[in-house]
Amino acid sequence: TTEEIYAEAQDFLKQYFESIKRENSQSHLERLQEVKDQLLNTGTYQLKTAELVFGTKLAWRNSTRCIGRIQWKKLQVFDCREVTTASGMFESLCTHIKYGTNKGNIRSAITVFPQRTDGKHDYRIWNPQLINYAGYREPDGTVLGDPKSIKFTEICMQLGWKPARTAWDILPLVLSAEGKDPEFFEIPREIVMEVPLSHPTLDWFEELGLRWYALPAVSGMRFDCGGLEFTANAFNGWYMSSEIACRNLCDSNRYNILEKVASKMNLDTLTTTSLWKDKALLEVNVAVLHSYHKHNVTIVDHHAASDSFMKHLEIENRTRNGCPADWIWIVPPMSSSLTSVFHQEMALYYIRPSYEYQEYAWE
Ligand code: HEM
Ligand code: NRG
Repeated sequence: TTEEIYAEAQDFLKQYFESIKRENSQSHLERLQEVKDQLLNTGTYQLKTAELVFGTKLAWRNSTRCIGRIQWKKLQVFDCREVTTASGMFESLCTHIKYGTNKGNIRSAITVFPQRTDGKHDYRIWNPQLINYAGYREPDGTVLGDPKSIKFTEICMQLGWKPARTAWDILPLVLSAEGKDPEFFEIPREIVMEVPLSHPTLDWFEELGLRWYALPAVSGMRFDCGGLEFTANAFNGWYMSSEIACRNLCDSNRYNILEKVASKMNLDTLTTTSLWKDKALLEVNVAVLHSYHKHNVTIVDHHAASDSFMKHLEIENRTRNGCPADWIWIVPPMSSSLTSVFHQEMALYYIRPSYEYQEYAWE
């Protein structure tokens, strides 16, 4: 209801005017009245660009699961609220990919498309990330590519996408504007940066033919700000090495490469006691860090990320009397107790503006 939106708007604008040291100023009060008028006349209201910029950063700052938040003030915002078509969205997202990738010197960025109106004219990016590998279930039950993407890959093919059918096909962007049917767009190859994986000492590693993309760009979450819902947006920072090495490559329901790596290392895979999984996992992490460094692509290891987050907690305790954090997500998936965040108590609570999960666009 408009009352609920106004309450959220009030709360958000308070934070905004506080941030520019103009709380309860004339301009603050005028802005509140303006929002009230817009709500009465149109049932919704529009954020000023400066408010939108502030809101995207604050939502990042409030992302309980993000270990990279020391960076929260450094975010390039592409305000694409005037875009009205799927092809317009595609152009904007290509610009975002190029800006964020920056030839490997990754820059944090977010693109924001028009907000929800009545819920029947939503803008959506159907991809969970702007760049993801396709996944295909073969007749014999095995999977080619990334198992995580099987469902979305089928949707792309139903829309008419013709895949090359390799383990590393970049999925097209599937975009819908104003509640219309989705359209798919192949991302130009030349703007998708990838890193072939090799290992500093294990020469056979590169023959595994593994690779990953440079830009982690989450595109399925809803940005909630001032009572408004931005159903279509995409944000990126850079990778923490364990995201790729531990989860994407070694999860048993993802690329699942541990056995192959362990047997190449001549480890005893018949007993857990040899810790063959741990040893192989470590070398995959070494390979990811080595390869990204070699190709000058920004990446952070889990120790450095953990230390930076501890620093962030200290700053937030000093300047904001606290920082909401989800321990289970913040603590890295390997060598957990070797990282400082493992030994840190955290307080989990939820504040807005925020990035939230939303239903898949096809549901
Ligand atoms: C989650 C690191 C930038 C918002 C995460 C995760 C990591 C991470 C490791 C956990 C992901 C997982 O386990 O799947 C980083 C690093 C960044 C960065 C190193 C470098 C700058 C950003 C930016 C935003 C953001 C720019 C938004 C503006 C989030 C959110 C989540 C998250 C909302 C939770 C995602 C979910 O629940 O699936 N981040 N991040 N992060 N990050 Fe960041
Ligand atoms: N784990 C996912 C990416 C999730 C977000 N991670 C980031 N975000 N680093 C994966 O593809 O492995 N970010 O905005 O930098």
